[in-house]
Amino acid sequence: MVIDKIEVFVSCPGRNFVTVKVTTSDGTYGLGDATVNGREMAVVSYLEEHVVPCLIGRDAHAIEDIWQYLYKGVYWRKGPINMAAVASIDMALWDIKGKVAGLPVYQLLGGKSRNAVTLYAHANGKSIEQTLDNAAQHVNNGFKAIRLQSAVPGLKVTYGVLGDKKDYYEQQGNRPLPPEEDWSTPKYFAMIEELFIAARKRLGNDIHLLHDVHSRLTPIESAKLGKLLEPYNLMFLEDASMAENQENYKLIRHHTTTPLAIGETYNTIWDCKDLIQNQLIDFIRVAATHAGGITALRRITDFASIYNVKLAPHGAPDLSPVCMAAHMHLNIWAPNFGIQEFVGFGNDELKQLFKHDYKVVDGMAHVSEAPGLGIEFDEEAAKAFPYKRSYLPVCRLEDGTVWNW
Ligand code: KDG
Ligand code: MG
Repeated sequence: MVIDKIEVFVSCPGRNFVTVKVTTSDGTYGLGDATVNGREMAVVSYLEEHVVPCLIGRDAHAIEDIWQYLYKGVYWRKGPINMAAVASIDMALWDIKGKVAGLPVYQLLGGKSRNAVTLYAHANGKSIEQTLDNAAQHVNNGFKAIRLQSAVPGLKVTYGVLGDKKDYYEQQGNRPLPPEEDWSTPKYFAMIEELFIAARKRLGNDIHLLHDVHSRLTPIESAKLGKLLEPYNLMFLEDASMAENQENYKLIRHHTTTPLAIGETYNTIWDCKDLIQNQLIDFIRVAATHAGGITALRRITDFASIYNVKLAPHGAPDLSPVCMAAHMHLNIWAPNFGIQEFVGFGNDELKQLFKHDYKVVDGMAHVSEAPGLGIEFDEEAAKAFPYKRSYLPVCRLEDGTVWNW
């Protein structure tokens, strides 16, 4: 059974997704996600011009060899574009292997370590009260873990806050040039403790609370925040600071016992090796699409398990349902699974294009028992939603200095 055809689809059911379909000589096909938000066409070109021609005629079962061929075998290693391309092929080949074996992918990884996958929902609002109203809705729907983001008074827009938009797709899908957002650390500090005081009062102590700083703080500011939030018992504080320099987290870690999470922009184990090995984080948030697929995530997860670091995959709306399907198989298998970020099933257009087979009940995902990944993509329906150039915003401090996303 060899690889016969590889097709790359770009569709915009609210936002852009790059979907890869690998078809074998016996007609079996598998799907992969290669979406790099705001840089989608770079991956398309990389795949079509540089990756696909090398794979036609290769054994579709040789997942490991193909991964190594695309990673070690090329001069240019790592990087988001390269690794998203590798990841999409890898996911599609796991999908194929599962279909041929007649087994869901989690069985090929080693079977279930738990009955279902705990999810965390997003709550946000223009005020603390609105954020907590939103959180209370999620609690009513059965969620046991919630990420809280609230608008920072005095800033025009705050990341993670929808404002008047009905969903993330309406907010992020149509930005032909990068919009600009502002940031002020003092204004953020004036609000943030109040959010968690109010959250514990309203939601009680049984709900897991999480928060994403989106790398807006320096390491010493993150250390201060971690200490400040200790009484509110967060499940984790995400992206407190950038960790291009992984040493940054030593400073944060030495000051606080608030659990730390990072990794959504990481592309390989090398981006988080020191963070994991030195036990500077508690959760690793890599995504199958951005860190090299199921093969790479399995390896990162096993490495992390030695150091008590748990897997908590990125689950933002810019990862396609194909990536989420892959995550569900990793999550149900991983002995050191922590939690999965989950923002819902998307808008109506997206639901027409992608059909997944896992089910969410009371904030827990029950994984697909279908052979392979349990995800379908409607190529015909996708034609009605062509690619639209769209960017993430750029962030500036109030004096105009460009700041971390
Ligand atoms: O496209 C950027 C998003 O992936 C990011 O803002 C989402 O930080 C994010 C998260 O944790 O979901
Ligand atoms: Mg994040």
